[in-house]
Formats: sequence, structure tokens, C-alpha cells
Amino acid sequence: MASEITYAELRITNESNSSGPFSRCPAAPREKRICHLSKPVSPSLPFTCLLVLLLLLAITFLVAFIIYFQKYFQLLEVKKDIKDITHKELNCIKYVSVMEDKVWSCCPKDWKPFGSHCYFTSTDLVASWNESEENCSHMGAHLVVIHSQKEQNFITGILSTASGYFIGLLDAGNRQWRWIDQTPYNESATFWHRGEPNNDFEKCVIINHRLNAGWGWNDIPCSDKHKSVCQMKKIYL
Ligand code: MMA
Ligand code: CA
Repeated sequence: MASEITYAELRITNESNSSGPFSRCPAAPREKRICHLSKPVSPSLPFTCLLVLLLLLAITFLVAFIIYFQKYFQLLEVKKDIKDITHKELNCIKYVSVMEDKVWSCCPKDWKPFGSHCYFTSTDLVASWNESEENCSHMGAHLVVIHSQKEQNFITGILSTASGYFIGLLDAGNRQWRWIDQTPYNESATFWHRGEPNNDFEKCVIINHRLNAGWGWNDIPCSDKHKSVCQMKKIYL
């Protein structure tokens, strides 16, 4: 019986040379090679399937995790934007950007949109330049800054010819004009009335309408009381 087993082992060993199910058997005399069939080195099919399944599951979890955090941070951004808004009511229009991302461009209720900004004219406030700027800043805005004829035309279009309105332009000293938002004062895009600015003691500026001359800027004392125009960037949601 023992010799039969030895024969069977010997036959298989010869067929598969040194590799195969018997490769783990130590080199030993034939008679003493009592070696049990070992499991194949390569993983079995169910094990491979399980491994692939686990891998797929891990990838799915990773992708879900990444998408979740992306959405989470996007939400945080929107929340921050909403927190920054001091206005209760917004008027928004759907705006399609070059990147085809649809967003909402908004101006507070009672503010008028033009380009990338919103404009507000005080109807009841008549105040000094400082008070007017403070009033704008409480609304997350500043006194209006004008950089083009188009902007000048839009703004004068929403004003009354009967009033003067403070704008965000100041004499920083020695007739050095500065815009409130620190953008450069460009001499070629100014709309002074003829003969203005005319007084070193008039360090603030209003926009007003003069009969026969139309709309333009005039330097006046900062303590004078006038209406004003506020400007803020549009809110994108
Ligand atoms: C007012 C005052 C000045 C302005 C002149 C123009 C009399 O002063 O508004 O700032 O330059 O009018 O005549
Ligand atoms: Ca003047």
C-alpha cells in the first residue's frame, strides 16, 4: 500500500517538474516523500471575485467621498455669500457665463443694475459727503465711482435734474483727485462742468444738472448737504 502511494507521487512530480502542486515538497528520498497536496499559489476564483468586488466598493466610496466634500465646500461658499448680504430682498436675473455655469446676478431691491454694479439713489437723505459715504457703507456699498461716458449717462439717467448728488471723488490734497474705491483717477474719463474744479477749498464733488450745459461734476465743500448715489458690485449666487 505504501509503495503504491510513493509511485503515484513520483509520477506526478515527473510530469510537473519542480513547479506545481508539489513544489513545496522538500527534496527527500522518494520513499520518505509523504507530502500532502498543497493549495495552488494563485488565488482561487471566488477569492479573486471578492477582491475585485472590494476594490470596486473602495473606489465607489472614494468617489462618493470626493463628490460629497466638493458639494459640502460649494455649500459653504454659498452660505458665506448669503451671510455677507445685508439686504433682505434681492432682484436676480439668470446669467449664463462663458463657462456655461448658470448663476444668478443680483441687486438689492430698489437698486438699479448696470454692467457689473448696482446703483442706489437716496430719495430722502440730504447729508454731508462723510455722512453720505457712511450711509452707503452701511449698505455694503460706497459713493459712486464713474469711469466711462456710458456709466455717466446711466447714472444721470436715474437722477433728478433738480438736485445735486455726492459722488465718490475727493481732493486728497493739492488738487490730487482720488476715487473712494482706490481705482485710478483717469483725466480722460472725467465729466467736470466747464470751469470746474475751481476752488481749492472745495474738496468734494457732486454731479448735477446745469441749464444749457447738461450734466457734469462740480467741486464743492464737503460739509455741504446733498443727495448721493451709492454703488456696489452685483451679488452672484
Ligand atoms: C457755486 C459753487 C461752486 C461752483 C460755482 C460755479 C458760487 O459757487 O457751486 O462750487 O464752482 O457755483 O459758479
Ligand atoms: Ca466748484
